[in-house]
Amino acid sequence: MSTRREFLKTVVGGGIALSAVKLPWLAGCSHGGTTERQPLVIPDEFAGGMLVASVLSATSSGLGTQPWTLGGRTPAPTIRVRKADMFSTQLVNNLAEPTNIHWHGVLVPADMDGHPKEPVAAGGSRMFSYQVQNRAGTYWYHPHPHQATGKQVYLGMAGFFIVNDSEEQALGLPAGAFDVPLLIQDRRLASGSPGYAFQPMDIPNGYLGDTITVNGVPNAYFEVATGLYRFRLLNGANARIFRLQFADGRPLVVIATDGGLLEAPVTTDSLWLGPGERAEILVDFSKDPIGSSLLLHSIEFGMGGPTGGGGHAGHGGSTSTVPPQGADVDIIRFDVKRAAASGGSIPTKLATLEKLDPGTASKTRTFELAMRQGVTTGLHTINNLLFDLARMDEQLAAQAIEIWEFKSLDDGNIHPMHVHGMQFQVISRSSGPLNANDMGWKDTVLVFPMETVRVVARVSSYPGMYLLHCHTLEHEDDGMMINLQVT
Ligand SMILES: [Cu+2]
Repeated sequence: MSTRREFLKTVVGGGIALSAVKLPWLAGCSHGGTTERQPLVIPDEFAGGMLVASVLSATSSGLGTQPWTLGGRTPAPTIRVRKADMFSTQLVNNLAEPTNIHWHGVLVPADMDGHPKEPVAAGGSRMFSYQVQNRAGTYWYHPHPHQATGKQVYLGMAGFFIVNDSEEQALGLPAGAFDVPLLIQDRRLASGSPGYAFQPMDIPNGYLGDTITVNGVPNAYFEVATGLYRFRLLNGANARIFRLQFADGRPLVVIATDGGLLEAPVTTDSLWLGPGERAEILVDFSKDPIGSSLLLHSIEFGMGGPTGGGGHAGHGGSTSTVPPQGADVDIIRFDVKRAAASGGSIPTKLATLEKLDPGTASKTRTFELAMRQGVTTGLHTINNLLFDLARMDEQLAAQAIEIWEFKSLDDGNIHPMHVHGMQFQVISRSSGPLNANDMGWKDTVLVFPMETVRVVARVSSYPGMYLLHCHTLEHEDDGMMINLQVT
């Protein structure tokens, strides 16, 4: 793989329709929005009890005024649990519309999963209670109401759900102030459109923002010591896909993906992170001089395959201030400020990973992802279907091993496909080799234009109705979702 400069050279030299010219939304510009860097805020920890959904009258720097919150904050409080713990909370809906909570990546019983057929009405409440089955890892929670997921997540309702276990604990990974959750999103701040100002082109393109926020902070910086850090990356953006890279070209050391730790660290020059996906990286600042800075940004990519080139360039946002999908955007700057009291080393082995054998699969299912033409809503289909709350689309046997093929018939969009309440492992991509974020247990996988991605899945052990959908939230709300009935 190449450094950023070489990448741009390759892109330009290859004649692909991407521009190496610095565009107005890139760092250092002034386009009427907040361009001054602001210190990162670490989300509060959940203290237990209720999670109240409400609209705050206060101003949030990342959202303008009146953010929608869970637990009175945005991001919502970070929930920390141990594997095998019972977790419970009461959702109290003080919004003026229905909401619910989906526990993204968490292996919950179907009636705890936040299916949109079971909304919590305005003024209502409900208990969520389940035993945590997941391995140690970075999961998250957000509302999933019918046709309003994009709006509620965008307006501020999302938080981390972090699971620990003894296998992870034995590794002595960076902890405390050196274990940092980073919720990466984008907002329309520079264009001055507060709230979720939805326009027709936001359906095909997804609701792309003009300003990157991390933990709700626009243009964030984070002061670090010269030690080893664990960053838990979560792409909580509605639609923006990131291809993360350090500006100095140092590799990213990936230790975990959606479903927790890998067997061993994987190094990569750039890391794909689609909406809904997580990855954990270790960053060693021990050789960085105090006073230096390190920028994490998302490099330019085309709408081709996972090599980043090919195809036509990304779609624009609905206004000229919104960078298109695939534009180079800054994520966060790390400022090395002080000496660390102690170092820390990157383990060579991480965890035991059960490997699903595709040869044992009892069934192969194909999910065709397509764009209907000549319509303004209901564009996005799976197997020619638009989502229907009550229709049962696929019947699955509990605990079965199955092969799923995500077959894109769409030449213009990358679709991050997400399954509720179960996990899978990526087998192959028709467009080329697997990337670093295809490793380990996954619940969300990027499907590039016209690509077929094969995964081997373990069906939930709980009966009931789960969902399979595109995690570009405007595609999901537009209908790119089907029901999976587990029996
Ligand atoms: Cu999609």
